[in-house]
Amino acid sequence: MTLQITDNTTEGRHNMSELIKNLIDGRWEKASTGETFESINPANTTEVIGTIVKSGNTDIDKAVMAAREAYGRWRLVPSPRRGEILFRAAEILTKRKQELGELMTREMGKVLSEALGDVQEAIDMTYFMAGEGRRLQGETVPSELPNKDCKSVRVPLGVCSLITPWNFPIAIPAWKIMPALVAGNTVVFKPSSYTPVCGTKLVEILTEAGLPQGVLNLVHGSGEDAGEYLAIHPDVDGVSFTGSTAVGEALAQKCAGMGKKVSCEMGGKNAIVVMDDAALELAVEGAVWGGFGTSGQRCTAASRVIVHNAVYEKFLDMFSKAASALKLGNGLRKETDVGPLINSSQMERVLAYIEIGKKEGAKLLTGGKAYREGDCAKGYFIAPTIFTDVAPTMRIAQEEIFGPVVSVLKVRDLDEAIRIVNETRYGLVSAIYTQDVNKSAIAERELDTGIVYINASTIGAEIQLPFGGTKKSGFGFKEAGGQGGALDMFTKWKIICRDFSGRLQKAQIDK
Ligand code: UN1
Repeated sequence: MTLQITDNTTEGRHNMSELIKNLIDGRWEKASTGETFESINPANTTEVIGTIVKSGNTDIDKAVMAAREAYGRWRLVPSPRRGEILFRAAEILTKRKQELGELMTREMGKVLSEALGDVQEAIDMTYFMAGEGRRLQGETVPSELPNKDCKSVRVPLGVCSLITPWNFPIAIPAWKIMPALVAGNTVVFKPSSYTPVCGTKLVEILTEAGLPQGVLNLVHGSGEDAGEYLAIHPDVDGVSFTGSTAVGEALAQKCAGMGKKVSCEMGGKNAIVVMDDAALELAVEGAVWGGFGTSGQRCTAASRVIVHNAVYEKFLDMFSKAASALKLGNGLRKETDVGPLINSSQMERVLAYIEIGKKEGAKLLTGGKAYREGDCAKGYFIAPTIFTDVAPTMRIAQEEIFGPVVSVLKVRDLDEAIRIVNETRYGLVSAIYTQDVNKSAIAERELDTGIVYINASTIGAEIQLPFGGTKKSGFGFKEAGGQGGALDMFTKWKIICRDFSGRLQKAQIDK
């Protein structure tokens, strides 16, 4: 299906048959390159979701300049007022949740219930950050000198560039945009070129909620071109990126060299440990949800399951039955459990990892190939795949696959399980299923990941808690949460001391 594209976008919302544009200084604009790209439904590649402008460097320069201009005014708007705009955006998001969820399923592929969850995560974050507008606490401490007071206050960074992935097309942009704005920063946002329409809808909603012009600017384009140019732009003060470890690490190095505050949320090789005393049915449900939810395309996906040998065979039997029963298809259909992968290169990458697993000597228990039955022939589907007899050193047990592929490893005891969980370069999430309070306490202490779940799967982070990993999973500051989380990324501390004694007082010296 080809769309007739018109380019007469006026105020407010894009009509879906219109060219999707950049938002720069409050105006929807075509890109200077004159080029466009398409967003395609990964469940049905004949469906075009939108045609989008492809930004060049001059468009990004303009967006950064607009954000710089607006910063002078926005930083002086009291943060409770900034929060009120976010509150209105949360109300609009709530009203439009169903429509946005359906759009997301069409643009990104995840099943509708998960897409609605993604929108809900954005709603939660937006309300939460609206409330932070009335807090943004600092600290007051006593002075060692008389007639002097001391406090720390949070101040914005300035202009922030926010670069987001396709797997959470509305939630992750909200994780970054909302705290950045409430703290008084202005923003240039570049959504993934695989989910540009979802990103645009979020920007439209914030504009409709009353955000002044120039405070939030939107530029479209690829990560390699637009994303990189925006991140290392000399007039950007803070950079928040979610994506692969390779890109994040390179970006962090460049930004650090330029003196920019930077936070990168990167890969994961998350594991679920199933102990001999686990509630097995619960553990199987957790492994299915963690391994195959969002077709394994979450940085929190459980791509390793580490099982105690006493329950290994039984667990495998239950796990493979549950995985084989999952229905693949278009996520808008009620009966669908698992949607497609995002694009052909992701599909090739995952299939290549399946071949690597076989060559390494792991045993394919179920799945292991592209799925092309019925309508699925038109999309990027891979059957839920389980490998057993996986050794901890194999590539499929060490590298992030980002697809519906789970490696099962067998262990003798908790110590061995913990060692295997920790022996990767990543450290985002781990989970343990056990009924033994002592084992859970040891796991909680020893698992070297940013997030640890007990008797729950690796996915399902809640926005009021900081989110982020150790080692190669995260660099810089946590996402989400308030104090100790996103606000630490999007503000810097200013220390203020006022001496009202009327004389020179010397700290440390006057005693
Ligand atoms: C991600 O996969 O990039 O806990 C984020 C979860 C979601 C967030 C995932 N709330 O899986």
